[in-house]
Amino acid sequence: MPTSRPGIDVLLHEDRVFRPGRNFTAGANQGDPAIYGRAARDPEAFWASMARELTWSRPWKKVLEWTPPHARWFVGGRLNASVNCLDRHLGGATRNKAAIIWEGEPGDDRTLTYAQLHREVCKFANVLKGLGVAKGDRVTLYLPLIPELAIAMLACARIGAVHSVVFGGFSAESLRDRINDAKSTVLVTADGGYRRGAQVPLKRTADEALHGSPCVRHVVVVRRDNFPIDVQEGRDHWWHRLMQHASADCPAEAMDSSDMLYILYTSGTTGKPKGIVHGTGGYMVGAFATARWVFDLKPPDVYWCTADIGWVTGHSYVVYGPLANGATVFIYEGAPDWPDRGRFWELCHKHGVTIFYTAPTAIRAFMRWGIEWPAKHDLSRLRLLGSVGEPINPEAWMWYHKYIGGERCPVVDTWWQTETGMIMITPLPGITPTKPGSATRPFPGVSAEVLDDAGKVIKHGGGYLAITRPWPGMLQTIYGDDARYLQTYWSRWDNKTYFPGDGARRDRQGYFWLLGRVDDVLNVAGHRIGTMEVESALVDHPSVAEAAVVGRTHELKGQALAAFVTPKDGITVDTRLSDELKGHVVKKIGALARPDDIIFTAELPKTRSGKIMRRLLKDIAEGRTLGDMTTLADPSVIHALKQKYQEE
Ligand code: 7RM
Repeated sequence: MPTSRPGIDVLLHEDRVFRPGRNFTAGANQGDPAIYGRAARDPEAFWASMARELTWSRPWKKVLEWTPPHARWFVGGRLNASVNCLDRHLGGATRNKAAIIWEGEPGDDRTLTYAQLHREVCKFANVLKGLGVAKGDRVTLYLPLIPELAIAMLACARIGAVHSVVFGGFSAESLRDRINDAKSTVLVTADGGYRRGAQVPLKRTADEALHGSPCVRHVVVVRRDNFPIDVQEGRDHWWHRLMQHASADCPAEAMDSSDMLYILYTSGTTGKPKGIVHGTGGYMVGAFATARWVFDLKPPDVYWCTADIGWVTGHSYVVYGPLANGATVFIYEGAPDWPDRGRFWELCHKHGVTIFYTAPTAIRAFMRWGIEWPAKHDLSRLRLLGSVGEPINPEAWMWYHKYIGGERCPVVDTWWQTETGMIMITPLPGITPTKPGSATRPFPGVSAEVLDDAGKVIKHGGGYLAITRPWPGMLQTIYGDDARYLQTYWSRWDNKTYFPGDGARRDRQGYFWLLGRVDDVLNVAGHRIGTMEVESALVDHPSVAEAAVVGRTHELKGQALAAFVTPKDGITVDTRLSDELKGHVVKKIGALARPDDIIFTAELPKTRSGKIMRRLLKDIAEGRTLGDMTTLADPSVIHALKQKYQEE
């Protein structure tokens, strides 16, 4: 039975438990359950022990200085992020090991060893210096998923410049706003990129953005594939020309632990994007430690995180975390369904991928496309699977575990945010028994609770997720707007408890179940229901691939539920299926969660990073004009849905 307010009601129950295999535990980077208790008793000592694994040019004097809501980690310490990702691996066997294996969408590929990557980074760092970039200056990177993006990030880090990566799918307007907010003096872009066989004209979009960005003095253009571009003499330079004469000798800037490493813009739900600021020391320790223990990275592994480097997942778990661990990282430029729906599995086989990290939205697409695609390829080298970006519904978790992981790979569901910089709630694959749909428990040294409106701890049941101690990867501020930093993240309860904006519940074992953004919580006849639970019940039905549930105003119940449902391939939709789905939700959860409307749709509106935009679905269900659509990946989806909803 649902518990009553003030939290969020608990509706779904999931009892399946998967324990780590004995062999996995024996060989794991962290296999000792006592680590949780040890880290909890003295978190600062714990983080210091992780920090000692990195290379510092000057030791820190104090692990943490906490003047809420600002934390300084490893105070007085000096280090360089590029040294920790590159130089420190050059002395031994890692020197000539692949750091990056890249494949382009057309099938071209490149491999860079640690020594080669180091050389490219040093050269590009000197190129940036030659263009007048100095410590603290901002450089915007607007590139496809090619090795030059990682090279440019590490080159910035090497000389203490602050990178701001803007995902290559963003429009000229979004790029302009982000360049101007950061006041970048240099933009690095490419002549173009590939997406589903089409050419994406990045340079042309950048030119358009630059009309409104007078702060940019130089543009460096990577030649991806001889796409036609306009060159503005004096301002635009080819990457390969500048690199020809650049020296490969570039001493690294010794950065203060609190110096800025990067800005990454996140759209949030409304208005102006927030420039999330990450520092150097704490961030590197957080990314390094979590990558090591959550992904269990070992020298022979080939690790593939499918996120674009333009998102935080790519920053922490394509570039900084894995490279700090000396891992071999595979990156792929293209989409999962081009030229066919088996592309990712073909790549896993071809490159011998052992660790695979992707998003629930991708997993649900794989489910919809059918098991015949992964079945065509040998995935037997895979040994660990990860998920990030949204709550993963138990059905998708089980499918991933069975058809991709062959029932032998642990699945780590990792909860975190652009703002947290590092994975916060996650299983440790050698230790933590997993339950499909639960991110399980906080990483050692991280403190999380579920709180009610008044800030009271909810031991079992639903409420707001809260982080109750500073953590090393935490954001430092919002660039140029510290008041908004305080307002958005630290004023929900007191000024020392971080509010991520997500709902969560804890079960009897203390496991965390993430319920989605609290702005999306439903209120039906006094029951507060996370959208996640109703969606999970719908996706549990064999005909459903994906679902998004929103509330619309209802005179009697407060809110009625509208469910937007994507059926699996080949399913015929009719009123019988609608009724069946409503009945299925009633069976799984109860009558209170029965959807009033079911709207079938081939696609759901998603952000460019694949998160479902329920806010826009709510606008449709309420019959309102559609709100801000700038973060939407494909606006035609929402326009078609609006029309359909009005007709029904
Ligand atoms: C890494 C990333 C952050 C938001 C976060 C959540 C949602 C992410 C999970 C998740 C449930 C997960 N950064 N989210 N991971 N929800 N389970 N494992 O996605 O800044 O782009 O988004 O994503 O709502 O607040 S992000």
